[in-house]
Amino acid sequence: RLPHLVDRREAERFIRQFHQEQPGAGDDVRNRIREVLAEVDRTGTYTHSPAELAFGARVAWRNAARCIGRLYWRSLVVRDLRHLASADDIAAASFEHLRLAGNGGRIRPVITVFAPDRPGRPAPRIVNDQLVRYAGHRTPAGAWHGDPRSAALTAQARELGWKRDEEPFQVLPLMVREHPDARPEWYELPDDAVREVPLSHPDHPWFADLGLRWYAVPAISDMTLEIGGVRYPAAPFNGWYMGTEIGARNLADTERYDLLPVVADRLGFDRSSERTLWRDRALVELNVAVLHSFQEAGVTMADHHTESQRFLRHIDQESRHGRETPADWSWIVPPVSGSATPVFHRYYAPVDPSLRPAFLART
Ligand code: HEM
Ligand code: NRG
Repeated sequence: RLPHLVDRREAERFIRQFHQEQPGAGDDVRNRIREVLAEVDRTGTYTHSPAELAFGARVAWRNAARCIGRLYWRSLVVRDLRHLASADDIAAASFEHLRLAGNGGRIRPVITVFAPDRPGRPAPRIVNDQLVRYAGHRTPAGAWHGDPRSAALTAQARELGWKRDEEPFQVLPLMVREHPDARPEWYELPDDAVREVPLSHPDHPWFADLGLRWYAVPAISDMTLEIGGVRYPAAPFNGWYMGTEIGARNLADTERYDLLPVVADRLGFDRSSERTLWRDRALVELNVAVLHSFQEAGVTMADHHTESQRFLRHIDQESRHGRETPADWSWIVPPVSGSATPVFHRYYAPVDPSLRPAFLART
């Protein structure tokens, strides 16, 4: 049995959902189902209409149980680039994605959908887990340089001939495989596609001298968008950052930039005992700096209190449409001050792993 054959039941289930939820879906559902199933029987797959594709991508976001940012799921901008399947085209269109999404700082949620897997013709893959990522490697002395999270990706880029990462915040090249087992092509990101924000603190001028920065647009590029049985493995999407993702995780985790000791020392906190809560106090100041800097730079970013309130509004709005909002508590609750946000103090509808459309982790 060929891989990537579309399951007829999944196709039918999706077309029914589309017609049920979209009043203007037009035509008769049964006609469209007949047409889709005939195409599946003939070719092993079928082609979504542009409206089906846009709906499917938006509902995949709505179904993302780990995402706190779902209130605006209806406004996702869907770029239909299914006709692109070469590595060169995918790289160029991904850079254009970053420019459109960045929008001079007023970040827009965007997804770009490239060619799907077809029976006998698997789609291209983006190797990077996000379009923008910082390189990292372990020095011979055993210290970390850059983002340890990207060590494997960095090693891969270097094997392909990319130069060594010298800076702590050096943007990795985009690597694209034209086929799942083809050698990746790599592309340096153009400067005008990567907006970055230098970090400063509103009360501590020395903070800027730490030389910290982060990129403006988080664009996940290693998840497969599955709609009605069709898989789109190259479908990068972005929203904006919630400050804690950077301030409480990327820059703070011991397995990432591990900056809490550095920040605590500069703030003069007593690190001789855990009981002084120097980690917690440094975390708060780091998060203040992140939110302050994005604000100053005019780049969209949410704080975790506001984003939590929005998420509860989303749940409310969904229930008015007769839908439950599946949510994973351990991902929804922010990594700092959890109990100070309303999302902490409640339970959520259980997550059904067979829910579709969906964004699936790469296997
Ligand atoms: C996960 C926020 C937009 C799909 C997350 C996480 C946060 C978040 C905080 C948890 C990430 C982590 O802990 O590493 C937001 C905000 C958005 C936004 C503030 C602003 C609009 C989007 C969009 C999509 C999306 C546009 C897709 C179209 C997802 C998915 C995950 C996720 C699939 C889970 C990722 C994983 O399993 O690693 N989001 N998001 N989000 N978000 Fe959103
Ligand atoms: N924590 C990751 C990004 C995960 C997705 N977060 C978003 N997604 N905000 C990080 O880079 O810190 N989004 O589509 O906006």
